Amino acid sequence: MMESALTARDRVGVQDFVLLENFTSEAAFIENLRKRFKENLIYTYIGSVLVSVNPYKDLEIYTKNHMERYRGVNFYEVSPHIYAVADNSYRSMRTERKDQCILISGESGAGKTEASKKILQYYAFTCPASEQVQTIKDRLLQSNPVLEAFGNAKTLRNDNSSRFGKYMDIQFDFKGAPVGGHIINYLLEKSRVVHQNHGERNFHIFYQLIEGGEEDLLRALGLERNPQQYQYLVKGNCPKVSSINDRSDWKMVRKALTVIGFNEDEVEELLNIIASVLHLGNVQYGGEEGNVCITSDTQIKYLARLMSPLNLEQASSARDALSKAVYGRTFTWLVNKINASLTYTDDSHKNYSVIGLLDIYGFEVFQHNSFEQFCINYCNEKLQQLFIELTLKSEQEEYEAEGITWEPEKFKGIISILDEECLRPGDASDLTFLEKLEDTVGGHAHFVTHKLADAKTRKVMGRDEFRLLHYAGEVNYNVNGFLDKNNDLLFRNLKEVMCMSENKILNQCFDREELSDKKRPETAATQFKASLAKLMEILMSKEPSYIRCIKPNDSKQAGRFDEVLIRHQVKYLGLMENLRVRRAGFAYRRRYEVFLQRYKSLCPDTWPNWQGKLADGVATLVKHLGYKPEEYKLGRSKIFIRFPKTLFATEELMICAQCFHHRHKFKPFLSF
Ligand code: AD9
Ligand code: MG
Repeated sequence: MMESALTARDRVGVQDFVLLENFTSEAAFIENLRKRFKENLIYTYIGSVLVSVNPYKDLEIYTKNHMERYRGVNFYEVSPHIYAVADNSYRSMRTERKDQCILISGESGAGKTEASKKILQYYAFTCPASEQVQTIKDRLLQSNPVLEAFGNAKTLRNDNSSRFGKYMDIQFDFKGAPVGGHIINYLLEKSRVVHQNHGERNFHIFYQLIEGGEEDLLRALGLERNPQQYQYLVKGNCPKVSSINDRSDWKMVRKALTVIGFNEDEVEELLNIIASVLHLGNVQYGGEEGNVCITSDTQIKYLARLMSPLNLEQASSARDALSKAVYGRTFTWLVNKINASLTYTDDSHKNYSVIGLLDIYGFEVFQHNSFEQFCINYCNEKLQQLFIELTLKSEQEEYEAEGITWEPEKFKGIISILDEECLRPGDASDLTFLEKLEDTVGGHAHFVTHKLADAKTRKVMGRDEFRLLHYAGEVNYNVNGFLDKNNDLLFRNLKEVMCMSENKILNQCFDREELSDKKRPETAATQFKASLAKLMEILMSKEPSYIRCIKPNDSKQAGRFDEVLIRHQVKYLGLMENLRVRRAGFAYRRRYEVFLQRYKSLCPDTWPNWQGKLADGVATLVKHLGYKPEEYKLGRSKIFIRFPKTLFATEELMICAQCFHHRHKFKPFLSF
């Protein structure tokens, strides 16, 4: 029996939230998500924005048939799918010759990395290919397992958590064939190499090598087939993860390295480095004088001599700094190597168009949050801002013409104080950094410390913490280690040793020129800030599409729809505002005369007519309405409103006022 349209809709909800009858109701929004999730319909649109809920199980919706089905069809004619978004971007790129980007956001474990892989697979399958292009396609696809092996790890939030940010350009020629690619990586969480929180692991590659590496290989590297033997792998007490098969992953990574163009020597050199890091972690020191006892006879013999003047703590931290530097630089080298393999050499392809894919580490909160979470969450905050700017206000040219930009002041302040403390000679420490923060940003509504907190908050905050109210929630950051991690320094003599290494990869990672460079390198946070600013520029120069990923529960479980958790994400992702903008067709900028004309009755000074300059009239009006300075900007000919809620509130005031006027105006008439 055929199901009627009404009951089908009852069962599976609407595929575009714009079609919801009660579109202002958050409850209706969530109910629609829930219905669809229950039916394994994880994708829903808000206009052209795709909302995706992580199913935590493999769905049969990514087959070649599905890819065929979405190729070249009209966006709204088929059910919502990530392939539709991919196809739409591809077509816009081809028909309008405009570079595209697909921004994937959501908190840790929401499904961003999976989404980016699906998009890449879609292009690899559907785009035309010659033999040469096929090589590039294979390399594009195979770059993922390699970068995930070296840059992802099991965290408490996600078994395959990205510990670096990734922006990948796919380059297409005039025929629409993917002819090349380029990856930019952002701040790898290097500290994981030497330390993991309880229940977390180091980067996958270490376990893959130990579990999957062939006997001969392990022997040559001097490794034992037992992760528990290695200090750098035991801290989290989590050698095995049920959702991960290190042995088969090893095979995949090994194959992928070959596809990317690694020869046997390069693989050997790469694995030598991985093994050295493990050995380095096992170097132990005894006694205050630091009598280094050597447990491995690789390059470490140098360390014995070089580290002996240090005390125990200094020696351990010098060792760890070296491990982090070696691993971090090798990771960057790997990205460069992949980029080289994705560079198409044929000159006729110079004129290409690109689709950029952004997959960063998602917003995350743990029991203990440090410098790394600060950077990750800062990055998410920037992206969220970009989303608001672009979806709720659209074209950038107009901004520039109006001479307007938005700046995230709160983080910038914190980073510059951190840098100041890092550069200040003398008694600078993590705690003086905290004190300085209190002095300078202490008044900010989104910043609290133990000292500044009310009694209730104080109970849940340590004296060495500061709390930030992010768009996605509150996070307490422990300042311990902030200065060291931001400084990210390595003893000069350790650098010298590395420059002497015969390992070709290390040789490229540690350049002699660095030794003669007298200038202090930029701090980690400042470099990160600058690289994010560049990223924003890249993204702004392209036509964006959005995928908003939602995590359905905190236990990585299929079928569980945790309403509280989901409501929180719907809120902070701004999905309700997004929907209202779509429905109402609001633009968050208004020409002065239009704005003044519409709202002038809300302020006695602008009513019934403003005599002066339009800009002054608008300024008077919004001041009267209580707009806060951060909520709006006045351009040359327009007012720009930052948050949808501001305009909604004014619009609501207007409607109330109209009702009021209406009643009063007609009263005499009625009494007549
Ligand atoms: V993080 O910020 O890097 O910590 P992501 O990238 O948002 O995070 P990821 O894509 O890694 O999350 O997804 C987490 C896990 O959810 C995956 O390992 C899969 O087991 C699961 N997942 C995510 N998306 C899908 C999907 N479309 N189908 C099936 C999925 N499983
Ligand atoms: Mg990820």
